[in-house]
Amino acid sequence: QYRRCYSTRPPSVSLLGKEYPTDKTTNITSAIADKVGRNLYMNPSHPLGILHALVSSHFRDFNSMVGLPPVVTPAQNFDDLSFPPDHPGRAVTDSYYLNDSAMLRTHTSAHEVETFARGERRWLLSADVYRRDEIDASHYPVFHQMEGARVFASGAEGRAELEADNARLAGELARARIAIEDVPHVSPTNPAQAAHDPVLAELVAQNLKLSLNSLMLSLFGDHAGGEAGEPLRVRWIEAFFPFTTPSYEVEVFFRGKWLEILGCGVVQQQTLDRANVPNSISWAFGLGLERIAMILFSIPDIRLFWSQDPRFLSQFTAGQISTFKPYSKYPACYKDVSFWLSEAGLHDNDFCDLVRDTAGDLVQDVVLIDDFTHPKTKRSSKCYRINYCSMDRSLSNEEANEVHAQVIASLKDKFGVEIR
Ligand code: FA5
Ligand code: MG
Repeated sequence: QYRRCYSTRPPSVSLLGKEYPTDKTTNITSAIADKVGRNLYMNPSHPLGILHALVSSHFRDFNSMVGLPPVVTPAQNFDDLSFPPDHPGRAVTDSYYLNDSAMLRTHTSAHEVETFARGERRWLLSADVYRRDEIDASHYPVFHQMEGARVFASGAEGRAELEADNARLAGELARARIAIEDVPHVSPTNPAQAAHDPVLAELVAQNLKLSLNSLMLSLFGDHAGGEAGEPLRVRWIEAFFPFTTPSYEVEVFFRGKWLEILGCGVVQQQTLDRANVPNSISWAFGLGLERIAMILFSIPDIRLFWSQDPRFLSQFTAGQISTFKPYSKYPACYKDVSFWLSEAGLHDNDFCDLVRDTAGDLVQDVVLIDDFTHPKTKRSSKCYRINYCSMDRSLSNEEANEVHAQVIASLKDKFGVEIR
């Protein structure tokens, strides 16, 4: 397998300052290794960071964990979660391996056992995950997931807590504008676990559904994009995961399409047993941050999340959902012009018209970056930053300089300004 990626296998690969001896399973590429450690979701004004904060604040009494290193053992990623030995996810064609005992996690569920083992009862865990997958606008080999889980006592105490919490959540949702297409909590094709009291298992499944419907409402309720008065539409579907049963997937109807947002279910008792958590029952979910952020921010291509272009990053503000405005995929070329105004002055719009007249569609945007009046002479000066960028080709710096020189010449000519 590695022979297709490397002409000779290096004796070891290094990641996050650690050396891993290679073997025949090694298939991590440098393009993937370069993404490790970017931690996009930790930037509070990146769309993934904004979404991460929204989900954390919705589950405000959950302990929200970040920053766990992405290298795990196949045991953590698969065996601890009861994946069968022949599961296709284990193949080198589906996952990235450093060697046969170290891999990049393919999902945040890889940290379930260690987190339950620490005694966490309500927790969130966000991280970068890695999969060898198809390439298109909504699939990328690195993406981000947020895992959430809640543990209840399995006796009468847990039952009372669940009944109270379910009544509270159901009351909130009954007042909200949300239309839910449901499936039975438990069915022959989506059974409860033999180890569980059937009544308790249903209460846990119901609590999971109510908790996630409430999350969908706080994320999408104001952004459903439908006709005024139209409720948010959420659809529950039976699913299968080796580490939960019953299991579900949740889809949200947004701008005319059903989108898969998350997978979830009642945690397999073996997982809690491996974590040494006795007398307990738990639900868990794993949501895809990119999928949700693409919807909320109207981001059309998953590659944009990795952009370091200020035209992307500057569009987002911590704590705010905003609509992304697409820009040219060709590089921007910024040129500044600063000048003293004549007595007649110069309105921003006059300046923009002049630039538009001279540079045509090569200009993408114009920003006033300085506006200054000299305290003694009372003369005013302005500085504008012009972004020259073609919609359909790469503009050379020489070409941008030429156009910029024409802008300056007509500025002097039409408005009698003095260039600084
Ligand atoms: C999982 O990864 C499970 N670990 C989720 C889970 C957690 C189930 C806890 C039960 C309990 P899945 O492979 O379906 O499931 O991925 C979950 C979400 O990640 C998907 O709904 C989708 O939103 C997102 N996702 C999956 N693959 C990609 C991809 N290649 N690019 C972007 N997002 C993806
Ligand atoms: Mg899925």
